[in-house]
Amino acid sequence: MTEPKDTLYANPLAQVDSFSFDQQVVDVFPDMIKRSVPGYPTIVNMIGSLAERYVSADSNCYDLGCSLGAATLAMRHRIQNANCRIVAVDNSPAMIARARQVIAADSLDDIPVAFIEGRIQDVALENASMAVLNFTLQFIDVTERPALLSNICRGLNPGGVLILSEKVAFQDPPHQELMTQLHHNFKRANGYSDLEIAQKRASIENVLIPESLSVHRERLRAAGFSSVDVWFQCLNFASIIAIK
Ligand code: GEK
Repeated sequence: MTEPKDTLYANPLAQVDSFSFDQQVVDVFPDMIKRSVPGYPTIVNMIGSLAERYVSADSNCYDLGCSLGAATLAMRHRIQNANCRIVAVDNSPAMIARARQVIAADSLDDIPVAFIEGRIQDVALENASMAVLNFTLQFIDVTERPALLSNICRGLNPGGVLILSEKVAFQDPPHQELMTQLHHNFKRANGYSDLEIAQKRASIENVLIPESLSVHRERLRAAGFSSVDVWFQCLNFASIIAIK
């Protein structure tokens, strides 16, 4: 089945509202994220590969900010050990409703998925061998990020892993400008017009707050992770593996 195309910003808008994960976004989400985030399919695929390696028997996995459950499915299809469970969390009712349908339609059903419609800040992780924040932390208030990461680290078992993927910012203004331009080229090459790029940028500006990789590294270490490394980066999008 072809995915509905994202045309939300294709026509001039009298007023560009702040971006929100509503039904309109849910309807085009797979197309939107693939055409907007360089490396997204590779990262999701690798989350499956990391689940194969890190998810231990009798443990929980958390997909925090699960959207339509792409990372949940990637983990579910690759987990090797017995008696595991995935907890998928999102605070958008429209996302969770669609994610439930996606998982119900998944042919592989031997690993249970529990859905939580709520804030990831309020989830008490327990007995976790893997947690995923795939492009979600960037939407959390900066002041709430340290406590969230400490909470995740507390809920992971020793040797457990957090995969943190984010849009990142750069300290050097010319490099920031270069990455921004190359990202816009990526979007143009994927069929977005200059108008779509400009209107989406305006709508997401105060909603998605990127930080530098050094800020992420320091915060993860302060939260209790013993090993923190970037395993993927394409332009201003990166993914970090943090091991407890
Ligand atoms: C994927 N991980 O496809 N609590 C819970 N969910 C939240 C919160 C919060 N406080 N804030 C935002 N969200 C997915 C992609 S999208 C990334 C994640 C993007 C949710 C929000 O509703 C949305 O579904 C998700 O985080 C971010 O692998 O759209 O760039």
